[in-house]
Amino acid sequence: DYPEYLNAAVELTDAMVEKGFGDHTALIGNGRYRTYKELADWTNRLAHVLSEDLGVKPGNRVLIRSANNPAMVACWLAATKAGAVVVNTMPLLRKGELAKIVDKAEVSHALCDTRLKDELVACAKESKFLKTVVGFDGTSNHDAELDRLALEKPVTYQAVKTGRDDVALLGFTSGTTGSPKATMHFHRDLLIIADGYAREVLDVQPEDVFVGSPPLAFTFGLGGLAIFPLRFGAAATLLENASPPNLIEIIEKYKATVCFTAPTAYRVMLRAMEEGADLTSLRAAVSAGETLPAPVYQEWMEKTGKPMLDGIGATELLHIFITNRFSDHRPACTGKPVSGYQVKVLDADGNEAPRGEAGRLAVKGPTGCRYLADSRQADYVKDGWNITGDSFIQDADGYLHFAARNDDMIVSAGYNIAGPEVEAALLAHEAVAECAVVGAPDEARGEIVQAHVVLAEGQVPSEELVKQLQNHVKAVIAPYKYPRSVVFTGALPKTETGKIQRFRLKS
Ligand code: 3SK
Repeated sequence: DYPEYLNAAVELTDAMVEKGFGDHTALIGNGRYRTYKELADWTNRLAHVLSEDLGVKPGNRVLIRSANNPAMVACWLAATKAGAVVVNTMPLLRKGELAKIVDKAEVSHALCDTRLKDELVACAKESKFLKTVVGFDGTSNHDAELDRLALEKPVTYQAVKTGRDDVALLGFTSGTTGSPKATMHFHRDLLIIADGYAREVLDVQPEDVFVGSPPLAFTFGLGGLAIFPLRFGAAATLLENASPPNLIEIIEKYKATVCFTAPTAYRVMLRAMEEGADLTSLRAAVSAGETLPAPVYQEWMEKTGKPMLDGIGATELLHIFITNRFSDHRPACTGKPVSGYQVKVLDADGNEAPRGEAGRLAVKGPTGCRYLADSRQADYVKDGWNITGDSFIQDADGYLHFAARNDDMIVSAGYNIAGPEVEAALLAHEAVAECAVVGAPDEARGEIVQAHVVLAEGQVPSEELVKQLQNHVKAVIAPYKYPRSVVFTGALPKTETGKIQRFRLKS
C-alpha cells in the first residue's frame, strides 16, 4: 500500500515532523539528544552537500563507514534523500575487505568518520570506482569537512523523487566465507520491516527508547536501532561501544524499553541483575543473530516475568521473518513467520519435508531476495524462495525450531548430529561461558564432535573437567552426541556482528 513515489528517509524524518513529532527525541548519542526536527534539518543540510558539492546523482552508490552514532544515521538518511544507494560498512573492516565491497557495489562516494579514514583512503587510492572520500565528525561536534559544508546549507531540501521500488540500500552479508554477497533493498522494504515486524510483534510506541548492540552496518542493527524507532516517533540510543556493561548502563540511564542484542549479552544482563542492575524498564528483549539457548530464555522469564523474543532474520530479507511473540512463545523455538512471509522446510531433493523432520529453511517475502550481480542468485533463490543456510524443524503446530547451520551438521559414524544441540547442552553446565561445536576429521568415525569451550570465570581446565563435561552432555542429550574432543580456549572466533565463525575452528 505504499505510494508509487516514496523516499524512505523523508518518511523517517520530515514526515515525522509533519505528523507532530518535531519536539520528540529521535536520537541519543555522544551525550546529546536530537529531536525529529533537528534530525530533519541536519539530514537536509547534508543532502544539499551530497547533491551540490559532492555531485552525488540518484543511483550512485555511497559507502558509509562508521561505528553506531547519530552522525552515521544522519549520513545514511541524507544519502537516501539524495537518491543514492547506500552501502553501510562495519567500522573495523580493513582495506582489502573494503575493496571487495567497493568493487562489488561500484561505490563512487564515501562518507567516513574521520577517526576511521586511513583504511578507506588507502582503499580509494587503488580503486577504479571510489573517487570521493569525505570525512564527518562521528563525535557530533561538527568538526569535519562534511559538517562544515553542511552548516552553510538550508534546512529544507527537495528530496529525490525515488520510486517505491528503487534500490535504496545494499546489504552485504557478513563475510563468514570471505566472498561477500550484496542484497538489494528498495525504499519500500525499509518501511515494510517497520510496518510489519516492528508494529505487529513489538507494537512500537512513541514513548519507546531503543538500545542494542548490532552495528548499523548490519541490517539487524539498521532496522532495530534506526528504522523501527524513527518510523514510530520513538527514540534510539546509539552506542559506539555496545559491550554488555555499556548496554546495561544505558538501559538504566535512559530507561530503555526495547533491546536488540544476542544471547551472550543477555546472559551478562542476567548475572548483572543478580548484582542489583535495574533492567525493569525493558518491555521487549529481542534476541537474534545466534540461537537463543532455552536456559537463557527460561531464566529471563523467571527474573523479568516477560518472554525474551527469539527471532531469525537475514540480510537477504532485510530483517526478522520468523519470531516468537509476547503472547505466543516457547523455549528452544524461533516461533512462527511474521505476516507477509511464507516459510517451508525442504528435504534433500528440494521438496517440502514432512513436519517434524529437519531440512533446509526456505523463505519468501516482500523484502527479498535479490542479490546484486551474483551468479549465486541461481543457487540461493528459486521461484522467489530464498534458500537459507539454516536447517529447521517445523512441528505439528507450525512452530519452527532451529536445527543447525547446514555446515554445522556433524556426521559421525552414520549419526547426524546438530552442533548447536551439543552447544546448548554444554552451555547448561556452570563451567561453560561460551562454546562452539564442530566436526573434526576422524579415521574411524568419519568425523567426531569437537567442542571449543571458553570457561566461566574461576574455572580451570583439567582432564577431570573434560570428563565432567562429556558426562554432562551424555546425561542431557543422546549419549552418541557427546564431544569426544574438548578444546579449552580463551575466545571464540567471531564476525564483527558477533556470529561465531565455526568454519575457522574446523581442522
Ligand atoms: O538473524 C539474523 O542474523 C538477522 C540478519 C539480518 C537481519 C536481521 C536478523 C535478525
